Amino acid sequence: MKIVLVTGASSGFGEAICQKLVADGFKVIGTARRFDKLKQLQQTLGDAFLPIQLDVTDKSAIDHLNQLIPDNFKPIDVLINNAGLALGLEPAYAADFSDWEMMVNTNVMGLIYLTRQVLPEMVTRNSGYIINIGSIAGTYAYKGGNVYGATKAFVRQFSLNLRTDLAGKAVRVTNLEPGLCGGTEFSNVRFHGDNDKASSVYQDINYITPQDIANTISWLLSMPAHFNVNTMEMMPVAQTPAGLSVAKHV
Ligand code: NDP
Ligand code: 8X3
Repeated sequence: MKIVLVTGASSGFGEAICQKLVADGFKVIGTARRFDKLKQLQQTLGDAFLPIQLDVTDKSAIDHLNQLIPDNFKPIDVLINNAGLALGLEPAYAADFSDWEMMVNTNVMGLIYLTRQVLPEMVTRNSGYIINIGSIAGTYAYKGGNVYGATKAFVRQFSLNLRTDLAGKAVRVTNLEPGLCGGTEFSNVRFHGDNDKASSVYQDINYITPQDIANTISWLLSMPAHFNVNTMEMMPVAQTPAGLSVAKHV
């Protein structure tokens, strides 16, 4: 039975991915900072789900992660680097610098710590799959996307560069790049707990759901070992990459 490690399993995409992959027959290790949420998930998913408290910005915790995983959840066949966040939507000249640091530490540093920790064994076994959760924000600029978009551009390029280093190895890498998805805590976190502002982002919009993302990952994992999707961008039909804005009298 294949084993998957999903970061950011306490809500949103990560939680839906764990639910779908356990239903598909995988054994799943779910990590996040909020252990109570992971324990709740374990109650519904049972023994096929192993909750581990992990802050991806804590390098020494990641260094010792292997010691927290029992033998029956090893080796890790699939790493899903999903943990991430956006903080703030202010223009770069007004943004809170600590928000920027947190996004870089989580979306970039956390993702590369964990990848560096898990990848060598995949290479030794000549088998494995890393799925990174990027974003359309890594490709298309939007107002206030400044550092969040830049972290996701890093994830996109890092994913492509990983595949390049893995030339000749049977280890796969995909960067999944979703657009607007509701039903997660993404905007609640972005707006620092202003839940009315967060819910207004999704009002009257037929958005992508966490289950859509989980189903996409389930499909990726169902594909044969010779098949690699490098990048995969998706948006709700309600969203398009339209529009370069032009200001008059600048
Ligand atoms: P959620 O806020 O619902 O989920 C984020 C998850 O990341 C939570 O489980 C959270 O767990 C975890 N997380 C955040 N910081 C850390 C940390 N330091 N250490 C460990 N875990 C952490 O948002 P989504 O499900 O929407 O987002 C998941 C991913 O998808 C993110 O990378 C996001 O950038 C990306 N994305 C989201 C889109 C959207 O529109 N929703 C679109 C495109 C990409 P906890 O707080 O318990 O640690
Ligand atoms: C999340 C999608 O468009 O809010 O990455 O940046 S967006």
